[in-house]
Amino acid sequence: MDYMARHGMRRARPAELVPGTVSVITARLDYLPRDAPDDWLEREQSALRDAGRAVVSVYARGRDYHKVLRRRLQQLADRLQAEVGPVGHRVFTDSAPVLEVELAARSGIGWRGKHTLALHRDGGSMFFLGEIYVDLALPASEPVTPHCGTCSQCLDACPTRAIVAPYRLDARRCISYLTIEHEGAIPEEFRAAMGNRIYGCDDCQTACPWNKYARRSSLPDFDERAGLGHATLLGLWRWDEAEFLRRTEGSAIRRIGWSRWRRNLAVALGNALREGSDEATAAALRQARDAACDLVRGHIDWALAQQAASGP
Ligand code: B12
Ligand code: SF4
Ligand code: SF4
Repeated sequence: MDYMARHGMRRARPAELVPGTVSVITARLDYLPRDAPDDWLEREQSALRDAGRAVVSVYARGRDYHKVLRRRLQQLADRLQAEVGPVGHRVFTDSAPVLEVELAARSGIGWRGKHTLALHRDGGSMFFLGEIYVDLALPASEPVTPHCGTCSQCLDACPTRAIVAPYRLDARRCISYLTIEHEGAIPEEFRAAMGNRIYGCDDCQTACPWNKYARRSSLPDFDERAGLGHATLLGLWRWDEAEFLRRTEGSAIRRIGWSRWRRNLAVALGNALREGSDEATAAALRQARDAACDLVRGHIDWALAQQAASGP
């Protein structure tokens, strides 16, 4: 995440990032899969209690949202130009030094929750954000009133205490950062708390009462792929690199690459071993050890040590 420091104040001043920008059009795209069951929140929480299950964050189970959202924002910009003539514009989602939650909060897409994400009474927080910077003066929309009140469920639910105070996240402690962005070894102090989360984390969102109102996507793009909504750790551990690449084609997961994927799985398998998983788990870890890169081997060794630590 070094890019955040590198871009300095351009993050806060749209016209310095895209000269000529006068207004920013902000957008939200809901990402719950179309067929998410009514009790999806309970199911997500119960999957975390099943040590053998592999939990991939809901947003990453379908197609890579960057592509989906960028394409749709561009279509919106094209429609705008069809109405009013040529407009200088640039679309963004997650891709550049843009303070997306701040823009969403100021334009009324939602308020910033204590977990730092944007949320709304009519849609919770299970949505992506995107923007179109335009050189067109548009009337500004108003922010919505915040409704966190005295609630602190997201802070209490965070397994690594990454939300260090309301509205303040220490990204270095966040499982989303550790499993997706972080390149090297996962600091040992956080491994047990990761549980069976192998890509991203939704706990601060599934704890949030407003996510009862989260909306399903109307698009097929966020339907689950490769069985990622109900995979087991051992099932995913059996994938070789070719299968990983094939099954994650077009998914955001592919961005983390093979070693980080295996590193995350090894930690989760270690956590399962500590819970008393069967000998098959230890055998699968041992079998993969020699062929693993240094990073993954180190995590396999840690994982195997968890079995010893759990003791008879
Ligand atoms: C870096 C990043 C992360 C990091 C850090 C997250 C964080 N909260 O800071 C990590 C890897 C941990 C992460 C995790 C997740 N992320 Co993320 N992440 C981003 C990213 C790329 C930048 C966010 C950022 O700038 N953080 C740095 C902090 C310092 O910024 P900040 O909290 O906004 O604080 C600034 C503002 O408050 C501002 N500010 C305050 N007052 C004022 C006043 C003025 C005048 C100005 C100009 C600014 C200003 O200054 C602060 C400091 O810069 C954004 C996309 C984007 N470009 O914005 C997505 C984004 C925030 N992530 C998103 C998602 C979905 C997630 C996860 C849910 C994914 C998952 N399931 O695992 C988790 C949730 C964790 C959490 N509780 O935040 C979505 C959130 C959608 C929403 N509903 O809000 C975004 C918007 C991506 C997208 N396009 O949809 N993420
Ligand atoms: S995503 Fe998970 S680890 Fe990160 S702040 Fe939310 S609950 Fe904590
Ligand atoms: S869990 Fe509570 S405090 Fe956290 S964002 Fe939701 S309403 Fe706000």
